[in-house]
Amino acid sequence: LSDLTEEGLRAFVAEQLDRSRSRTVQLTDAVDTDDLVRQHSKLMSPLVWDYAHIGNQEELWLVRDVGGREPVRQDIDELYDAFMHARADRPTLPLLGPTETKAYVVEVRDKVLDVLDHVKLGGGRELVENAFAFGMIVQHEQQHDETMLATHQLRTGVPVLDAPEPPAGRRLARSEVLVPGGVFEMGTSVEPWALDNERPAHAVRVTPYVIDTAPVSNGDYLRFVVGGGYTDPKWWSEAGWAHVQKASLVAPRFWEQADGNWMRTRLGHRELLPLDEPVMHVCFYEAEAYAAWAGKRLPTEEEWEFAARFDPATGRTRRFPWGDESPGPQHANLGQRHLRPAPIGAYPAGASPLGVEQLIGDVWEWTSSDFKPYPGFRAFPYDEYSLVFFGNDYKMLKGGSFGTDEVVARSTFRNWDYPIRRQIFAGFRCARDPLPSELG
Ligand code: AVJ
Ligand code: FE
Repeated sequence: LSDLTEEGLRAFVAEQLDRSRSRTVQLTDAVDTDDLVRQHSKLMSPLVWDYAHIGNQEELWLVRDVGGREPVRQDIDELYDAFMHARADRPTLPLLGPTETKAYVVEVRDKVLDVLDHVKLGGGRELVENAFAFGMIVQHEQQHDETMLATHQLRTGVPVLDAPEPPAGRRLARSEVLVPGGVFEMGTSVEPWALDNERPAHAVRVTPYVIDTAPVSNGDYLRFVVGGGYTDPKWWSEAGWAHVQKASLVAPRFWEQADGNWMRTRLGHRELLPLDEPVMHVCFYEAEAYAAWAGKRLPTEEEWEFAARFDPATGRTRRFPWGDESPGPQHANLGQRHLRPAPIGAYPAGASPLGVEQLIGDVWEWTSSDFKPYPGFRAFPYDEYSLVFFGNDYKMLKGGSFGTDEVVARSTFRNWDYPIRRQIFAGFRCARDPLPSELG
């Protein structure tokens, strides 16, 4: 991005805006009007709210702030302010209907393309340096697209989305590796579109640990389920045990038993549980309990990022497990290219130097860390992206899922959610402290 000319940068931005919009249109055109305005779960907004909210954020930042233009629809700002109304209450608001919403987002986008043609990108104005505000809005749309995909998962009825199957899996030579530890640069000060909570880069020392070479699979997780994992408090934290009882959890969300088979429902398809695919739709507490049952623990966010970025041969911190190259289809399952996580071993080209695979894509991975700012954090450009969420309420997720776009899925990207949430495309991998014998 930084080596592009201003014209090249404009073309890149236009292409990214276009890609995110195609995805939004695909996700919303796929369902009928009733499915657009209906609330499929109390946990989610109606799809038509996400759609207009995408346009409203784009209007606020790119039309009004960056472009200095007149508002398109100032009267609706309050309806689409995520902090004014909880998701559960959004269907009761006087929202724009589907036709009005489509017209609104098109009108905003036309103005944004005009702003993009005329605005000076950079020149000391931090908001547009390297087209940052445009990148932020592209990522905002892609993040809401992933949220809309999760709404599709909660929707009942016949499948409406389509995509080719992911590549085949393969058996990994080892199930875990010793990571020798060391000092690396966590976060980033150089990725031009990194969001505020990923900044700044700072040195972090990681002591040696052992990490799984792959995410925990459905087959692995099934052994915990059938082995009585959900009925033995010994594997659960106090908060986890309280939750599993209160919510009557017995298996991951969307799993069920029928005629002696374990089935799962995925975007309208009811299918035999694929044993070799990473487990998903588990909450943090379930991930934590499984890890305890397996004699392991979850990695910290630091350990996860160290495994994804550190190159032991050179001591350098890299952008991705495979190197500095941006993700291609050979590296990782991203961008809704497939509508499911790929089986274990499907991405040998995405392996880290130590042989840790599928860190990027497939499923978000729960870590044991809370959402804390990095040393030197500065909220930019607004407090409500990250700052208001710091504390002990949220757990960190890393790596992105099959529904995360590559413009978002940096190794430094930080996602967070409540430890009870299961509708997101989240799984996990385990880690553990090394045995003295392993340290030699
Ligand atoms: C970073 C995924 C937790 O969806 O709540 C969207 C992203 N922020 N609109 C979310 C976000 C504002 C955020 N997550
Ligand atoms: Fe948003």
